[in-house]
Amino acid sequence: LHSGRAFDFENYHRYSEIEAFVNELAATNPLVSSSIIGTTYEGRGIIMATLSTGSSPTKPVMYFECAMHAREWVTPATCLWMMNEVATKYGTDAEITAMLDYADWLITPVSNPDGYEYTWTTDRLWRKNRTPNGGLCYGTDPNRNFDAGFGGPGASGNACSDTYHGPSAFSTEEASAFRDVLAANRGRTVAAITIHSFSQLWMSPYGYQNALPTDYAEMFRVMEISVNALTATYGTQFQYGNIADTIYIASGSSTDYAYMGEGVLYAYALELRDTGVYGFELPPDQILVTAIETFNGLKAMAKEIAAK
Ligand code: ING
Ligand code: ZN
Repeated sequence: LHSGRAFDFENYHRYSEIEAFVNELAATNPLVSSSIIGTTYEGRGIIMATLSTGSSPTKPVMYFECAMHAREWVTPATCLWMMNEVATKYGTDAEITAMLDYADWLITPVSNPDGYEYTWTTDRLWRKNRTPNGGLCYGTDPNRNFDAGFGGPGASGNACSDTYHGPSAFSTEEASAFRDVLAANRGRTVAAITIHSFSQLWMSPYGYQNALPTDYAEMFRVMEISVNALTATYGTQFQYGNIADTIYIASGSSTDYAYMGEGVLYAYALELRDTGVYGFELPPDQILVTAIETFNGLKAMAKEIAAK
């Protein structure tokens, strides 16, 4: 098992390079396959890697998704690094082996490739997708476009806003692709993790309201174990708790949808490094440490879920 070695994980990459990496890993590593889970407004395929030792209709699934927001560049870098770790260390690393024996890992490194490419070509701090809204302003925020309190507080009806929720729930290809991955794995998905930056947070539902879910105690238990493992790596501090109280009220998010719409108990939203010194423009020399600490947190999470 090899491949991926030529890819430079310590730098940021254009979407075409990311696609090429995923496809090469799939072509050379029997644990990996690639698929297109949706096609964006500008015609890009949203590529997903499936890491599996051999699937069955009852095997649990864990879904990981990065760069739903275009400017959060450390997140696709982290998703790619984790993908390579799982793919290349299965069979030699005991923890990774047990993890993949328990569940298939599905990883979408760039959920919003149109926005991501726009941050390379035109506006480094673009957040949304690139759908036209009929006026001068472009883009819907895919993380306000899910059918979970859609159009409520913490989302905007103004097409020029960075948190524009769009004309209707699932109007965006980015949100509907996520929805369809969960629907295709209904009854099997034990975790759905959406990875953002920045602020160093690990969060659970709800985002659309301050009231806590009935499952909050269990969500919190696993969150705390995960954050402790993350922090044990390099001492990076993360705050954790429900979305609405930890960051802000936000309706129509993928995390609330995974829990409310599909019953995924471990639905978490992460905000990776840093706390604002570099913000979205995290220097490439922090990619590896960010990916390693995040993966340690997620491995601890996976271990807890498997032990339940
Ligand atoms: N933060 C997230 C956002 O979409 C979030 C926070 C996560 C809200 C999950 C709701 C659900 O605003 C960033 N940085 O995008
Ligand atoms: Zn984000």
